[in-house]
Amino acid sequence: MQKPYRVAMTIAGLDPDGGAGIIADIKTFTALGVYATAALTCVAVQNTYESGKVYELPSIAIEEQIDFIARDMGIDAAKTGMLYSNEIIETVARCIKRYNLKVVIDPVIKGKVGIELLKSGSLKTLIEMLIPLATLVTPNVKEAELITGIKISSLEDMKRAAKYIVDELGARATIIKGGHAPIREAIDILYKDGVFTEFKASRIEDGCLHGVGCSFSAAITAFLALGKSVRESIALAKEFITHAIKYGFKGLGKGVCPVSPESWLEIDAEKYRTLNELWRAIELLESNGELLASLIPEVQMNLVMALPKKYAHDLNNVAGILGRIVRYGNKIKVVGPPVFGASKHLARAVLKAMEYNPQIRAAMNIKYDPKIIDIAKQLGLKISSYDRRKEPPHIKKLEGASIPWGIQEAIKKLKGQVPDVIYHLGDWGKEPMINVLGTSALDVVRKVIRIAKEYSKNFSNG
Ligand code: PXL
Repeated sequence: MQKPYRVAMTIAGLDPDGGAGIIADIKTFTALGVYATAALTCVAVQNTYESGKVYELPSIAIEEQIDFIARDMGIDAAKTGMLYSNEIIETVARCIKRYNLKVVIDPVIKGKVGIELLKSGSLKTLIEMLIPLATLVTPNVKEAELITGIKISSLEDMKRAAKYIVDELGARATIIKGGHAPIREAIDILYKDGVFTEFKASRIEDGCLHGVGCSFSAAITAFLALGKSVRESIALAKEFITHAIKYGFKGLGKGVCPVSPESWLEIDAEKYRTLNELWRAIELLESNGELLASLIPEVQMNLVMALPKKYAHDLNNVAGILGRIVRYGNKIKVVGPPVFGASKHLARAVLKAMEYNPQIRAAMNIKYDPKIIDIAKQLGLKISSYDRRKEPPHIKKLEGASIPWGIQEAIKKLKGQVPDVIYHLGDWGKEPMINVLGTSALDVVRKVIRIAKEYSKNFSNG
Protein backbone atom coordinates (compact mmCIF):
# COMPACT_ATOMS: atom_id res chain seq x y z
CA MET A 1 0.00 0.00 0.00
CA GLN A 2 1.15 3.56 -0.76
CA LYS A 3 2.38 5.31 2.40
CA PRO A 4 0.09 8.21 3.29
CA TYR A 5 2.98 10.53 4.17
CA ARG A 6 6.57 10.77 3.06
CA VAL A 7 9.11 11.77 5.68
CA ALA A 8 12.30 13.68 4.96
CA MET A 9 14.95 14.53 7.52
CA THR A 10 17.50 17.30 7.51
CA ILE A 11 20.61 16.74 9.59
CA ALA A 12 22.04 20.26 9.64
CA GLY A 13 22.72 23.48 11.48
CA LEU A 14 20.50 26.38 12.50
CA ASP A 15 20.97 29.64 10.67
CA PRO A 16 18.90 31.99 12.83
CA ASP A 17 18.04 34.37 9.98
CA GLY A 18 16.08 31.54 8.38
CA GLY A 19 17.71 31.85 4.97
CA ALA A 20 19.81 28.68 5.08
CA GLY A 21 20.30 25.60 7.25
CA ILE A 22 17.47 23.59 8.77
CA ILE A 23 14.93 26.40 8.46
CA ALA A 24 15.44 26.52 4.67
CA ASP A 25 15.29 22.72 4.56
CA ILE A 26 12.08 22.51 6.57
CA LYS A 27 10.43 25.18 4.40
CA THR A 28 11.50 23.32 1.28
CA PHE A 29 10.26 19.91 2.46
CA THR A 30 6.96 21.48 3.47
CA ALA A 31 6.54 23.40 0.20
CA LEU A 32 7.04 20.15 -1.70
CA GLY A 33 4.48 18.19 0.28
CA VAL A 34 6.87 16.05 2.31
CA TYR A 35 6.69 15.77 6.08
CA ALA A 36 9.68 17.63 7.53
CA THR A 37 11.80 16.35 10.40
CA ALA A 38 15.16 17.62 11.60
CA ALA A 39 18.18 16.63 13.65
CA LEU A 40 20.00 19.77 14.72
CA THR A 41 23.81 19.60 14.69
CA CYS A 42 24.95 23.14 15.53
CA VAL A 43 23.74 26.66 16.04
CA ALA A 44 25.60 28.88 13.55
CA VAL A 45 24.98 32.38 14.87
CA GLN A 46 24.77 34.75 11.92
CA ASN A 47 22.57 37.06 9.93
CA THR A 48 22.49 38.03 6.28
CA TYR A 49 25.73 40.01 6.54
CA GLU A 50 27.79 38.96 9.59
CA SER A 51 28.91 35.68 11.09
CA GLY A 52 29.06 34.97 14.80
CA LYS A 53 30.00 31.90 16.79
CA VAL A 54 29.23 28.26 16.20
CA TYR A 55 27.77 26.23 19.06
CA GLU A 56 28.05 22.50 18.59
CA LEU A 57 25.54 20.03 20.00
CA PRO A 58 26.94 16.95 21.74
CA SER A 59 27.01 14.16 19.16
CA ILE A 60 24.90 11.91 21.40
CA ALA A 61 22.11 14.50 21.10
CA ILE A 62 22.31 14.27 17.31
CA GLU A 63 22.29 10.49 17.35
CA GLU A 64 19.23 10.41 19.61
CA GLN A 65 17.32 12.82 17.37
CA ILE A 66 17.89 10.57 14.36
CA ASP A 67 17.14 7.37 16.30
CA PHE A 68 13.88 8.72 17.70
CA ILE A 69 12.52 9.66 14.28
CA ALA A 70 13.84 6.63 12.42
CA ARG A 71 12.13 4.20 14.80
CA ASP A 72 8.91 6.18 14.93
CA MET A 73 8.03 7.57 11.51
CA GLY A 74 10.75 6.09 9.35
CA ILE A 75 12.87 8.31 7.12
CA ASP A 76 12.18 8.11 3.37
CA ALA A 77 15.16 10.31 2.51
CA ALA A 78 17.61 12.49 4.42
CA LYS A 79 20.07 15.25 3.69
CA THR A 80 23.06 16.53 5.57
CA GLY A 81 24.15 20.15 5.76
CA MET A 82 26.42 21.66 8.40
CA LEU A 83 28.21 18.84 10.24
CA TYR A 84 31.14 20.87 11.50
CA SER A 85 33.33 18.36 13.41
CA ASN A 86 34.82 14.89 13.08
CA GLU A 87 32.69 13.71 15.96
CA ILE A 88 29.44 14.81 14.36
CA ILE A 89 30.41 13.39 10.95
CA GLU A 90 31.26 10.02 12.50
CA THR A 91 27.99 9.94 14.42
CA VAL A 92 25.91 10.84 11.38
CA ALA A 93 27.73 8.26 9.23
CA ARG A 94 26.93 5.60 11.83
CA CYS A 95 23.23 6.55 11.79
CA ILE A 96 23.05 6.53 7.98
CA LYS A 97 24.44 2.98 8.01
CA ARG A 98 22.21 1.90 10.89
CA TYR A 99 19.03 2.83 8.98
CA ASN A 100 20.43 2.41 5.48
CA LEU A 101 19.27 5.94 4.71
CA LYS A 102 18.85 7.30 1.22
CA VAL A 103 20.95 10.42 1.75
CA VAL A 104 21.93 13.59 -0.07
CA ILE A 105 25.24 14.96 1.23
CA ASP A 106 25.57 18.72 0.80
CA PRO A 107 29.25 19.15 1.64
CA VAL A 108 29.02 22.70 2.97
CA ILE A 109 32.29 24.23 4.09
CA LYS A 110 31.70 27.97 4.37
CA GLY A 111 28.45 29.96 4.53
CA LYS A 112 27.51 32.87 2.25
CA VAL A 113 28.74 35.41 4.79
CA GLY A 114 31.79 33.39 5.72
CA ILE A 115 30.75 31.34 8.74
CA GLU A 116 32.73 28.12 9.10
CA LEU A 117 30.38 25.18 8.53
CA LEU A 118 33.10 22.54 8.56
CA LYS A 119 36.26 22.68 10.66
CA SER A 120 39.33 22.81 8.47
CA GLY A 121 40.60 19.44 9.70
CA SER A 122 37.25 17.71 9.17
CA LEU A 123 37.05 17.64 5.39
CA LYS A 124 39.09 14.44 5.29
CA THR A 125 36.62 12.72 7.64
CA LEU A 126 33.68 13.90 5.53
CA ILE A 127 35.35 12.54 2.38
CA GLU A 128 36.26 9.22 3.92
CA MET A 129 33.26 8.47 6.10
CA LEU A 130 30.31 10.19 4.50
CA ILE A 131 30.80 10.46 0.75
CA PRO A 132 30.91 6.66 0.30
CA LEU A 133 27.42 6.49 1.85
CA ALA A 134 25.92 9.18 -0.37
CA THR A 135 23.05 8.60 -2.76
CA LEU A 136 24.08 11.98 -4.16
CA VAL A 137 26.72 14.59 -3.25
CA THR A 138 25.95 18.22 -4.14
CA PRO A 139 29.11 20.36 -4.02
CA ASN A 140 29.47 23.73 -5.69
CA VAL A 141 32.59 24.30 -7.77
CA LYS A 142 34.60 25.55 -4.80
CA GLU A 143 33.65 22.61 -2.61
CA ALA A 144 34.32 20.17 -5.46
CA GLU A 145 37.82 21.65 -5.81
CA LEU A 146 38.52 21.22 -2.11
CA ILE A 147 37.12 17.68 -2.08
CA THR A 148 38.97 16.46 -5.18
CA GLY A 149 42.03 18.71 -5.33
CA ILE A 150 41.15 19.36 -8.99
CA LYS A 151 41.27 23.02 -10.06
CA ILE A 152 38.00 23.74 -11.89
CA SER A 153 37.92 26.38 -14.60
CA SER A 154 35.90 24.69 -17.34
CA LEU A 155 33.05 22.28 -17.92
CA GLU A 156 35.60 19.57 -18.61
CA ASP A 157 37.21 20.16 -15.22
CA MET A 158 33.77 19.90 -13.61
CA LYS A 159 33.29 16.54 -15.31
CA ARG A 160 36.69 15.27 -14.16
CA ALA A 161 35.92 16.28 -10.59
CA ALA A 162 32.46 14.68 -10.74
CA LYS A 163 33.93 11.42 -12.02
CA TYR A 164 36.52 11.51 -9.23
CA ILE A 165 33.88 11.92 -6.52
CA VAL A 166 32.02 8.84 -7.76
CA ASP A 167 34.79 6.59 -9.09
CA GLU A 168 37.48 7.36 -6.52
CA LEU A 169 35.62 8.56 -3.44
CA GLY A 170 32.71 6.12 -3.68
CA ALA A 171 29.56 8.27 -3.90
CA ARG A 172 26.66 6.73 -5.85
CA ALA A 173 26.29 9.99 -7.80
CA THR A 174 27.28 13.64 -7.68
CA ILE A 175 26.04 16.90 -9.10
CA ILE A 176 28.54 19.74 -9.26
CA LYS A 177 26.75 23.06 -9.21
CA GLY A 178 28.07 25.62 -11.65
CA GLY A 179 26.07 28.51 -10.24
CA HIS A 180 29.27 30.25 -9.16
CA ALA A 181 31.15 29.76 -12.46
CA PRO A 182 31.62 32.97 -14.44
CA ILE A 183 29.39 31.98 -17.38
CA ARG A 184 25.96 33.26 -18.45
CA GLU A 185 24.15 30.01 -17.94
CA ALA A 186 24.25 28.18 -14.66
CA ILE A 187 25.25 24.65 -15.69
CA ASP A 188 25.26 21.79 -13.24
CA ILE A 189 26.93 18.49 -14.10
CA LEU A 190 25.49 15.22 -12.83
CA TYR A 191 27.60 12.10 -12.93
CA LYS A 192 25.76 8.86 -12.29
CA ASP A 193 26.13 5.29 -13.57
CA GLY A 194 28.99 6.36 -15.82
CA VAL A 195 26.89 9.01 -17.57
CA PHE A 196 27.17 12.82 -17.46
CA THR A 197 24.03 14.92 -17.63
CA GLU A 198 24.02 18.70 -17.90
CA PHE A 199 21.32 20.74 -16.21
CA LYS A 200 21.05 24.29 -17.48
CA ALA A 201 19.18 27.29 -16.19
CA SER A 202 19.65 30.89 -17.18
CA ARG A 203 21.18 33.05 -14.50
CA ILE A 204 18.67 35.19 -12.63
CA GLU A 205 19.81 38.76 -12.36
CA ASP A 206 19.18 40.33 -8.95
CA GLY A 207 17.81 37.10 -7.46
CA CYS A 208 18.27 36.14 -3.81
CA LEU A 209 20.94 33.59 -3.00
CA HIS A 210 21.18 33.14 0.78
CA GLY A 211 20.26 29.51 1.36
CA VAL A 212 20.27 28.53 -2.28
CA GLY A 213 22.45 25.46 -1.80
CA CYS A 214 20.52 24.24 1.25
CA SER A 215 17.14 24.62 -0.45
CA PHE A 216 18.37 22.93 -3.61
CA SER A 217 19.69 19.83 -1.82
CA ALA A 218 16.57 19.79 0.36
CA ALA A 219 14.37 19.88 -2.75
CA ILE A 220 16.25 16.93 -4.25
CA THR A 221 15.81 15.09 -0.93
CA ALA A 222 12.08 15.84 -0.92
CA PHE A 223 11.64 14.40 -4.42
CA LEU A 224 13.71 11.34 -3.48
CA ALA A 225 11.44 10.88 -0.45
CA LEU A 226 8.50 11.00 -2.86
CA GLY A 227 10.05 8.10 -4.75
CA LYS A 228 11.43 9.92 -7.80
CA SER A 229 14.72 8.91 -9.39
CA VAL A 230 17.88 10.94 -8.78
CA ARG A 231 17.76 12.43 -12.29
CA GLU A 232 14.08 13.34 -12.05
CA SER A 233 14.57 14.76 -8.55
CA ILE A 234 17.35 17.04 -9.77
CA ALA A 235 15.34 18.30 -12.76
CA LEU A 236 12.37 19.09 -10.51
CA ALA A 237 14.57 20.65 -7.82
CA LYS A 238 16.18 22.88 -10.45
CA GLU A 239 12.77 24.28 -11.39
CA PHE A 240 11.94 24.73 -7.73
CA ILE A 241 15.18 26.54 -6.86
CA THR A 242 14.97 28.86 -9.88
CA HIS A 243 11.57 29.94 -8.57
CA ALA A 244 12.91 30.36 -5.03
CA ILE A 245 15.76 32.58 -6.24
CA LYS A 246 13.56 34.69 -8.52
CA TYR A 247 10.96 35.27 -5.84
CA GLY A 248 13.41 35.59 -2.96
CA PHE A 249 13.09 38.09 -0.12
CA LYS A 250 14.63 41.08 -1.88
CA GLY A 251 15.46 43.88 0.51
CA LEU A 252 15.12 41.70 3.62
CA GLY A 253 18.17 42.05 5.84
CA LYS A 254 21.23 44.17 5.23
CA GLY A 255 23.24 41.55 3.37
CA VAL A 256 22.60 38.64 1.00
CA CYS A 257 18.82 38.26 0.72
CA PRO A 258 17.25 34.85 1.48
CA VAL A 259 15.74 32.56 -1.17
CA SER A 260 12.04 31.83 -0.85
CA PRO A 261 11.18 28.14 -0.91
CA GLU A 262 7.69 29.12 0.25
CA SER A 263 7.08 31.08 -2.97
CA TRP A 264 6.42 27.70 -4.60
CA LEU A 265 3.21 27.40 -2.56
CA GLU A 266 2.47 31.08 -2.29
CA ILE A 267 2.06 31.76 -5.99
CA ASP A 268 -0.68 29.14 -6.37
CA ALA A 269 -2.35 30.36 -3.19
CA GLU A 270 -2.32 33.92 -4.52
CA LYS A 271 -3.85 32.79 -7.83
CA TYR A 272 -6.63 31.13 -5.92
CA ARG A 273 -7.17 34.17 -3.67
CA THR A 274 -7.24 36.50 -6.67
CA LEU A 275 -9.84 34.44 -8.56
CA ASN A 276 -11.87 34.02 -5.39
CA GLU A 277 -11.86 37.78 -4.82
CA LEU A 278 -13.04 38.28 -8.41
CA TRP A 279 -15.88 35.80 -7.92
CA ARG A 280 -17.02 37.73 -4.85
CA ALA A 281 -16.80 40.97 -6.79
CA ILE A 282 -18.84 39.41 -9.60
CA GLU A 283 -21.57 38.49 -7.11
CA LEU A 284 -21.63 42.05 -5.89
CA LEU A 285 -21.76 43.39 -9.45
CA GLU A 286 -24.63 41.09 -10.37
CA SER A 287 -26.64 41.97 -7.31
CA ASN A 288 -26.37 45.64 -8.37
CA GLY A 289 -27.04 44.91 -12.04
CA GLU A 290 -29.76 47.52 -12.59
CA LEU A 291 -27.71 50.22 -10.96
CA LEU A 292 -24.64 49.44 -13.02
CA ALA A 293 -26.23 49.00 -16.47
CA SER A 294 -26.04 52.72 -17.18
CA LEU A 295 -22.26 52.73 -16.59
CA ILE A 296 -21.42 50.20 -19.31
CA PRO A 297 -19.39 51.78 -22.13
CA GLU A 298 -19.61 50.96 -25.86
CA VAL A 299 -16.61 48.66 -25.64
CA GLN A 300 -18.26 46.91 -22.67
CA MET A 301 -16.84 46.64 -19.21
CA ASN A 302 -14.20 44.56 -17.53
CA LEU A 303 -12.85 44.09 -14.04
CA VAL A 304 -9.31 42.89 -13.44
CA MET A 305 -7.19 41.96 -10.49
CA ALA A 306 -3.45 41.32 -10.54
CA LEU A 307 -1.41 38.92 -8.44
CA PRO A 308 0.54 40.68 -5.66
CA LYS A 309 3.29 42.92 -7.00
CA LYS A 310 6.12 40.42 -6.65
CA TYR A 311 4.30 37.94 -8.92
CA ALA A 312 2.81 40.49 -11.32
CA HIS A 313 5.15 40.62 -14.32
CA ASP A 314 2.91 40.48 -17.38
CA LEU A 315 -0.66 40.23 -18.68
CA ASN A 316 -0.89 36.57 -17.72
CA ASN A 317 -0.49 37.52 -14.06
CA VAL A 318 -3.65 39.63 -14.19
CA ALA A 319 -7.06 37.96 -14.06
CA GLY A 320 -10.05 39.48 -15.82
CA ILE A 321 -13.52 38.44 -16.90
CA LEU A 322 -13.61 36.29 -20.00
CA GLY A 323 -16.02 37.86 -22.49
CA ARG A 324 -16.40 41.02 -20.33
CA ILE A 325 -19.40 42.45 -18.53
CA VAL A 326 -22.09 43.52 -20.97
CA ARG A 327 -25.38 45.37 -20.87
CA TYR A 328 -28.29 42.91 -20.81
CA GLY A 329 -31.69 44.62 -21.04
CA ASN A 330 -31.75 46.99 -18.10
CA LYS A 331 -29.24 44.86 -16.20
CA ILE A 332 -25.71 43.62 -16.70
CA LYS A 333 -24.41 40.21 -17.61
CA VAL A 334 -21.07 38.86 -16.54
CA VAL A 335 -20.33 36.79 -19.63
CA GLY A 336 -17.65 34.39 -18.44
CA PRO A 337 -15.56 33.38 -15.46
CA PRO A 338 -12.52 35.26 -14.14
CA VAL A 339 -9.44 33.93 -15.92
CA PHE A 340 -5.77 34.97 -15.93
CA GLY A 341 -4.82 36.78 -19.12
CA ALA A 342 -8.43 37.56 -20.09
CA SER A 343 -8.03 41.33 -20.40
CA LYS A 344 -5.30 43.30 -22.09
CA HIS A 345 -6.28 46.95 -21.73
CA LEU A 346 -7.18 47.05 -18.09
CA ALA A 347 -4.40 44.63 -17.22
CA ARG A 348 -1.89 47.02 -18.74
CA ALA A 349 -3.42 49.90 -16.79
CA VAL A 350 -3.20 48.10 -13.47
CA LEU A 351 0.35 46.83 -14.07
CA LYS A 352 1.48 50.41 -14.74
CA ALA A 353 -0.31 51.75 -11.65
CA MET A 354 1.37 49.04 -9.55
CA GLU A 355 4.76 50.39 -10.54
CA TYR A 356 3.89 53.51 -8.58
CA ASN A 357 1.92 51.91 -5.77
CA PRO A 358 2.29 48.16 -5.20
CA GLN A 359 -0.88 48.13 -3.06
CA ILE A 360 -2.99 48.85 -6.14
CA ARG A 361 -4.09 45.57 -7.70
CA ALA A 362 -7.45 46.03 -9.43
CA ALA A 363 -9.19 48.14 -12.05
CA MET A 364 -12.55 48.46 -13.76
CA ASN A 365 -13.59 50.59 -16.73
CA ILE A 366 -16.85 52.51 -16.86
CA LYS A 367 -18.27 54.85 -19.46
CA TYR A 368 -17.21 58.48 -19.50
CA ASP A 369 -19.70 61.15 -18.54
CA PRO A 370 -18.63 64.50 -17.06
CA LYS A 371 -21.38 64.00 -14.47
CA ILE A 372 -19.62 60.86 -13.27
CA ILE A 373 -16.40 62.80 -12.76
CA ASP A 374 -18.32 65.37 -10.71
CA ILE A 375 -19.86 62.63 -8.62
CA ALA A 376 -16.47 61.01 -8.02
CA LYS A 377 -15.17 64.37 -6.85
CA GLN A 378 -18.13 64.84 -4.50
CA LEU A 379 -17.50 61.39 -3.07
CA GLY A 380 -13.97 62.46 -2.21
CA LEU A 381 -12.27 60.15 -4.69
CA LYS A 382 -8.89 61.18 -6.04
CA ILE A 383 -9.03 61.90 -9.77
CA SER A 384 -6.56 62.41 -12.59
CA SER A 385 -6.70 62.32 -16.38
CA TYR A 386 -4.68 62.24 -19.57
CA ASP A 387 -5.14 63.45 -23.10
CA ARG A 388 -4.92 60.75 -25.75
CA ARG A 389 -4.44 63.37 -28.44
CA LYS A 390 -1.09 64.20 -26.87
CA GLU A 391 0.20 60.66 -27.17
CA PRO A 392 3.61 60.75 -28.90
CA PRO A 393 3.72 58.98 -32.31
CA HIS A 394 6.40 56.51 -31.22
CA ILE A 395 4.15 55.35 -28.37
CA LYS A 396 1.14 55.13 -30.70
CA LYS A 397 3.06 52.82 -33.01
CA LEU A 398 4.10 50.48 -30.22
CA GLU A 399 1.65 47.63 -29.59
CA GLY A 400 0.14 47.93 -26.12
CA ALA A 401 2.02 51.09 -25.12
CA SER A 402 -0.82 53.64 -25.24
CA ILE A 403 -2.58 52.72 -22.03
CA PRO A 404 0.52 52.47 -19.85
CA TRP A 405 1.64 55.80 -21.26
CA GLY A 406 -1.70 57.42 -20.39
CA ILE A 407 -1.82 55.93 -16.91
CA GLN A 408 1.70 57.15 -16.29
CA GLU A 409 0.81 60.66 -17.48
CA ALA A 410 -2.16 60.76 -15.12
CA ILE A 411 -0.09 59.51 -12.18
CA LYS A 412 2.75 61.93 -12.91
CA LYS A 413 0.25 64.80 -12.69
CA LEU A 414 -0.28 63.76 -9.07
CA LYS A 415 3.47 63.55 -8.45
CA GLY A 416 3.47 59.77 -8.51
CA GLN A 417 0.34 59.19 -6.44
CA VAL A 418 -2.09 56.64 -7.90
CA PRO A 419 -5.63 58.10 -7.89
CA ASP A 420 -8.96 56.26 -7.54
CA VAL A 421 -10.12 57.43 -10.95
CA ILE A 422 -8.24 58.06 -14.20
CA TYR A 423 -10.15 59.27 -17.25
CA HIS A 424 -9.46 60.39 -20.81
CA LEU A 425 -11.67 62.13 -23.34
CA GLY A 426 -10.88 59.85 -26.27
CA ASP A 427 -9.36 60.48 -29.65
CA TRP A 428 -10.33 59.65 -33.24
CA GLY A 429 -11.99 56.23 -33.03
CA LYS A 430 -11.29 55.96 -29.29
CA GLU A 431 -14.17 56.15 -26.89
CA PRO A 432 -13.62 58.36 -23.82
CA MET A 433 -13.25 56.18 -20.74
CA ILE A 434 -13.00 56.14 -16.98
CA ASN A 435 -10.85 53.64 -15.10
CA VAL A 436 -11.52 53.06 -11.44
CA LEU A 437 -8.53 51.70 -9.53
CA GLY A 438 -8.23 50.07 -6.13
CA THR A 439 -6.46 47.62 -3.88
CA SER A 440 -8.72 44.67 -4.74
CA ALA A 441 -11.58 43.74 -7.06
CA LEU A 442 -14.10 44.28 -4.25
CA ASP A 443 -12.58 47.65 -3.38
CA VAL A 444 -12.99 48.76 -6.99
CA VAL A 445 -16.54 47.44 -7.33
CA ARG A 446 -17.56 49.16 -4.09
CA LYS A 447 -16.25 52.47 -5.43
CA VAL A 448 -18.12 51.95 -8.70
CA ILE A 449 -21.35 51.13 -6.84
CA ARG A 450 -21.02 54.32 -4.77
CA ILE A 451 -20.64 56.26 -8.01
CA ALA A 452 -23.55 54.39 -9.64
CA LYS A 453 -25.87 55.14 -6.70
CA GLU A 454 -25.28 58.87 -7.04
CA TYR A 455 -25.47 58.67 -10.83
CA SER A 456 -28.88 56.95 -10.70
CA LYS A 457 -30.21 59.73 -8.41
CA ASN A 458 -29.01 62.15 -11.00
CA PHE A 459 -31.08 60.28 -13.60
CA SER A 460 -34.24 60.10 -11.53
CA ASN A 461 -33.96 63.81 -10.85
CA GLY A 462 -34.12 64.26 -14.62
O1 PXL B 1 24.32 27.57 2.86
C1 PXL B 1 25.06 26.74 3.63
C2 PXL B 1 24.69 26.76 5.05
C3 PXL B 1 24.35 25.57 5.68
N1 PXL B 1 24.03 25.50 6.97
C4 PXL B 1 24.00 26.58 7.74
C5 PXL B 1 24.32 27.81 7.20
C6 PXL B 1 24.66 27.92 5.83
C7 PXL B 1 24.97 29.21 5.25
O2 PXL B 1 24.93 30.25 5.81
O3 PXL B 1 24.26 28.89 7.96
C8 PXL B 1 23.64 26.46 9.17
